[in-house]
Amino acid sequence: MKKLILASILVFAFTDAAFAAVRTVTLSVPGMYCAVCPITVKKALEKVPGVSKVNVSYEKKEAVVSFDDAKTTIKALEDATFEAGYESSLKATGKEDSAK
Ligand SMILES: [Cu+2]
Repeated sequence: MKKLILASILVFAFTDAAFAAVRTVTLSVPGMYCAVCPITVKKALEKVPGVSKVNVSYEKKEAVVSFDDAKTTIKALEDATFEAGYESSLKATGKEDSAK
């Protein structure tokens, strides 16, 4: 019984999925070339289920996305921008504080 408890503590400690939480990631979107591009990228990302907040910066060529990690994945976010015509890749992960 003790082993089982210990095992479940370890699982909770090491898997993100155990804690469904809002995560914020920064995607690099190098293909944006004019002021309208960020709008297209933002719309594409907002369509992904679980995404709660999108901030696209044309100047920085990046998108800061908050999403529920129980509902979507970073891969799904990248796919969404790709389908909209913009390749993106993960630049940084972390909580909102570190993204500032
Ligand atoms: Cu454009």
